[in-house]
Amino acid sequence: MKQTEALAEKTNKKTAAAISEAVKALLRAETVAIAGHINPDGDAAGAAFALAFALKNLKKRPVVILDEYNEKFDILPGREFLPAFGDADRVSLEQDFDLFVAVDCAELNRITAQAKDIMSRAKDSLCVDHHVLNKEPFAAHNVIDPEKCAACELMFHIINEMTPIDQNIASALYAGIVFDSGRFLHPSVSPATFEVAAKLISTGIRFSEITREITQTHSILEAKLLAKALSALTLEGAIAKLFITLDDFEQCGGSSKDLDGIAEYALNTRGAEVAAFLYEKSTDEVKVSLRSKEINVRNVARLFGGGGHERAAGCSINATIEKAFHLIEPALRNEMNEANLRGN
Ligand SMILES: [Mn+2]
Repeated sequence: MKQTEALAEKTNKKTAAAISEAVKALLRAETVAIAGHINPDGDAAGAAFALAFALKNLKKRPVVILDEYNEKFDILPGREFLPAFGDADRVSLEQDFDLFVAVDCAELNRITAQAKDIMSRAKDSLCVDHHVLNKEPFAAHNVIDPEKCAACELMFHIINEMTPIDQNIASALYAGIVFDSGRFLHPSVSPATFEVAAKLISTGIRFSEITREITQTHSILEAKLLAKALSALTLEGAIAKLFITLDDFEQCGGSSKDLDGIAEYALNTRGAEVAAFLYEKSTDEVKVSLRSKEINVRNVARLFGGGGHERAAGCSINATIEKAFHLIEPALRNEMNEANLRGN
């Protein structure tokens, strides 16, 4: 057996053991609060809603805690699990839940204050995530496997042990996988990802519509912000850079949730190896989104207290856009040089 295969098998064994522990914790619980990370994306929302549907099928009482998210994720079923859209037998957020579940997020500073409060009162906790974790996990039970392309890919295996995958569950999980894998483009996509996707599609979900809505459709406002960003696009030494200022927000309207996909768009520029998208959160805070074709941008984001994945990562820097770019540019060049040395 080749070394890589042996490694994959070892990881799979560890994940399989973690999954059966998670399933036990879920089956023991009656009331379950499920939270995704702040500024939720398709993977966080998909994993949270899919788990909520599965628990409801098992006659349990789930509730989903998510910040406001981009309207494209309205294609996902499951809004009824959000407290604001709750039905009459909604479980109270004031109670002590049997189980708190964090999805697509293994660091406490990435969940909302409300979710933290609920977690602190919960009797048990579970984390399902696929980010590289650099500290001790905060939950009692952890299914953390950075080799999976999406939290939804892990969530499929958890739900599959508990209840049949119906169309609601399949739609939510498929959306998360398509979103986080960049439509099956990222290197974290494996044959196993396609096997999961095939099982989800075989339930009869409208997968084309889901993919189009969450990866291609945009609002007029998003298009206008994209146009602003593109008008500032530069390509220097394989780094595509673009930005959005507070002035742009003032002229177009909108907020950070309307900026999804801009960094990916820049990366599509021929000759670009890396895209750096910077936007002003306030006069002295800049959010940086990094995307790459080959190099590890998580290494760069981590230098500034951020994180993410090898090909998609981000961080916040207290500086102007210009100064923030000056700070990250050498780190990006360094990473590109090292990749060249490695022969990537
Ligand atoms: Mn994810």
